[in-house]
Amino acid sequence: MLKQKVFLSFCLVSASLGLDLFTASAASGSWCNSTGNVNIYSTVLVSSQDYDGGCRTFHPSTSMGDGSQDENQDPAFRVENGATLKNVIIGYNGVDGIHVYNGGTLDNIHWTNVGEDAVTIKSSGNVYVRNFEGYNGSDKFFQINAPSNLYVDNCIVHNMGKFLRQSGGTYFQINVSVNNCQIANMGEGIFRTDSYSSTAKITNSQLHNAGSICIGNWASCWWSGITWY
Ligand code: ADA
Ligand code: CA
Ligand code: CA
Repeated sequence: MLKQKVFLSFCLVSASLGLDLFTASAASGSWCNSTGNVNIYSTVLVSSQDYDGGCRTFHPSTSMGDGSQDENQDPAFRVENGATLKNVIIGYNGVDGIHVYNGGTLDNIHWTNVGEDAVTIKSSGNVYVRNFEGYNGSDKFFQINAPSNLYVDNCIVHNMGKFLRQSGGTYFQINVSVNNCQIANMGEGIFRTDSYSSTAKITNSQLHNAGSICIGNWASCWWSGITWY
C-alpha cells in the first residue's frame, strides 16, 4: 500500500513536471562519422549479401537525379529479399533515396539532404529501419507503394512534408510501427493514407511542430508515450 502510494505520488509529480514516464531515453539516430567518400554513378544493389558501407559517405551522380521532386530519379541503393544495408551516409544529392523490394533491413543510415523521398517500399515484405536520421526533404520521408509491414526504431527526422505516405489512391493494407523517434517540422504530419485497411502507431517518441499524427482513412492509427517539445 505504501509502495503504491509512493509510486502514485511519483507519477503525479512527474506528470506535473511534464516528464513522460514511458520515454526512457530520447532518440539518438545514426552514429557514423564519415570515414571517406564514394562517388556512385548507378544504384548500388544489395541483394543476396548484406552490405556494410563502413560509415563512408555515398555521393550519387547527378546523372541519377538531382534530388528534386522529379519522380524519375534512381535510388542510391536498392535492397532486396531480406538483405541488410548498414552504416551508410548519403551525401547532399539525395536522389530517390533507398528502394526496398521483398523486405529488408536498413540500419544506421544518415540522409544528409533527403531527395524526392528517402525510403520507398516497392514490393511486399517486412521492412525494418532503425538507427537513422534524415533532414530537409520537400515531401515524404517514407513512401509505401506495396502491402507491407514497416518497423521503425530510433530515428531523427527533421524538415519534411510528411513522415510517411501510403501511395495516394491505393487501398491495400500496410502496417506501420514507429518507436523511439524524434520528429520535427513536418509541413503536413506523420502518417497519411487513403486506405481503410491500413494501420499505424507511434510510441515513445518526441514530436515538435510535427503536424497531425493521423491523416486519412486509417483502420487504426494511434500514439502513446509521446512528448511534445
Ligand atoms: C508519387 C507518385 C507515385 C510514385 C511515388 C513514389 O506518389 O504519384 O506514382 O512515383 O510518388 O514512389 O515516389
Ligand atoms: Ca514521389
Ligand atoms: Ca520517389
